[in-house]
Amino acid sequence: MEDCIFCKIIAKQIPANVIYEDEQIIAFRDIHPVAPVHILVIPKKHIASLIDLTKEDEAIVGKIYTVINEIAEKEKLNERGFRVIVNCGEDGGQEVKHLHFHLIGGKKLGTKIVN
Ligand code: DGP
Repeated sequence: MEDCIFCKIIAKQIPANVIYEDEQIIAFRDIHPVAPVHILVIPKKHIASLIDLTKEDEAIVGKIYTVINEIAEKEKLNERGFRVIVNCGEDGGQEVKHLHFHLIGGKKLGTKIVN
């Protein structure tokens, strides 16, 4: 999608610290990390948000979780754990309108998931 910042990262039109890539998925470090490890894992297909997910996207979402697990292992998060967050829509605080999974870890995270 033309004016989507994550599509531009996928197309290598803007730089990112890419740590994983295959034909369907790309993962890169968040530009504003909230923890020592903060990685965004996204489908290359432009899906605007979780609300826009359809049955045909089920496989890619399953694969994203497998990739998250692989990245977590490489980042040495598997022993102590980590958090995966998907912000969705206006009330969910989604800023970038391209479905993305935040992989956050490397420190003890707060127990509150809403505020
Ligand atoms: P969300 O609020 O869930 O839409 O999170 C969007 C995240 O994307 C936010 O943590 C900052 C990150 N982000 C925004 N623009 C860029 C960018 O150009 N590069 C990178 N690496 N991350 C970005």
